[in-house]
Amino acid sequence: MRANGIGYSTPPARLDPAALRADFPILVREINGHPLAYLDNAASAQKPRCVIEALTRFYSHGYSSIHRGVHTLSEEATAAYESARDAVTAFINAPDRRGVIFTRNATEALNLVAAAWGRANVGPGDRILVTEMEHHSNLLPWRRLAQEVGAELDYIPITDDGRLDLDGLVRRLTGPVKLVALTHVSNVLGVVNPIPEIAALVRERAAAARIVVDGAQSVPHLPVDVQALDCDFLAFSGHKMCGPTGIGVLYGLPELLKEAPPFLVGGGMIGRVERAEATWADLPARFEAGTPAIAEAVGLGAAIAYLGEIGMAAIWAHEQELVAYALEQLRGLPGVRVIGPTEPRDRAGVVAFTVAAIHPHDLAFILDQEGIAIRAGFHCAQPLHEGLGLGPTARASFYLYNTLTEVDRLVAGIERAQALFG
Ligand code: 7TS
Repeated sequence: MRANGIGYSTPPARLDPAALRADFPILVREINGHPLAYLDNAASAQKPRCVIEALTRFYSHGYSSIHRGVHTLSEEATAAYESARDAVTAFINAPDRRGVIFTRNATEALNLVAAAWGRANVGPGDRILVTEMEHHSNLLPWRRLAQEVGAELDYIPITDDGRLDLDGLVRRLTGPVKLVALTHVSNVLGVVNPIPEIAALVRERAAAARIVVDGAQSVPHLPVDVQALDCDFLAFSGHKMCGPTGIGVLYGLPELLKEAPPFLVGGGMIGRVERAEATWADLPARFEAGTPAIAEAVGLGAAIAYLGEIGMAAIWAHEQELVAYALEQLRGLPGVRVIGPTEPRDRAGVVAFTVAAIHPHDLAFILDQEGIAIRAGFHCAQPLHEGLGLGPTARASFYLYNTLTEVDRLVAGIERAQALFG
């Protein structure tokens, strides 16, 4: 096991992206007369046929409300929904399925921790640590919590080469630190933060602090084991891992979730309701108020089965190959500046960059004319861009179906844009 928590004893089997592409109906599309090169996977991933079919099959044959009915369909739908929870539990090696809560997305999962666990456990004068590389979804819930309860929010800095500054972390692990919230993989810098090493530092120096990991960019791309990470909470989204939109996951240690008050209140999460009082259901129902995203959970289960069959180690190895090649090619282009570490070591398949004298939106528009989908902007990480003295950036992000040829097309597209802009 390496310090970043990515480890496998036998080398993963190589995956064949050309063969996998056939699983994704959308990838045969042409955009503006060119084959689609979908390089916006950090925003959302495309869906394999098995996930699309799982949704169709469920809605055609197995759909019903869950947990309430005694009728056959309701029992079948409940079993399908709960088996999706089992699939998630196994996928992240959670020790207890009761700690796996379905949410709408990673954003809602993080808000749940802040609003439920946070309000009950963080008080005036306590310290909350986040990093300078957080997505707004793992920053704003903590800033609001700090403001509401009178806690202090402090930022763990990043080094000049775009990695988390572990000395800076250690310097901040003083006083009443109650929470350290950080991303596993940055959606801009692409770095994989060494969560097990960070967790060890936190446990040693701030024993009362709980660790919240934003896994939105890691769970879809590399083997993630919550027990190896040694985190207290982990949040991620289904739509970035070949699953449907509208379904996300919060994993939390059951003993922490059990002591937290509910996030949303209403149907499905109660024990008993009287005119003046109520008791709450046990985990995980306690945090799943209202009719949940039943079909979406089933679709996520299908996505997990698909990713599991290919193997997360193989997916990670493939993305490493793509990112190493992309970094090498982009480094060779005059006027192109890669954001974050320029070496592929511990870098996920996310590459943000700027091109001198071309606004990222113009670049994204020009590339789109050639069927290449990238993203331009601040990628919901404005404090990070500001800290690096950057305006908006362009970003290419890879997944299992991307190829080296698509990286070549990206590079050629950038060169053409440069020629166009003189
Ligand atoms: N955390 C990280 C690190 C992310 O990259 C994102 C989404 C989120 C949280 C929120 O996920 P959601 O599913 O709740 O929206 N990131 C991006 C992105 O980079 N471009 O579009 C969405």
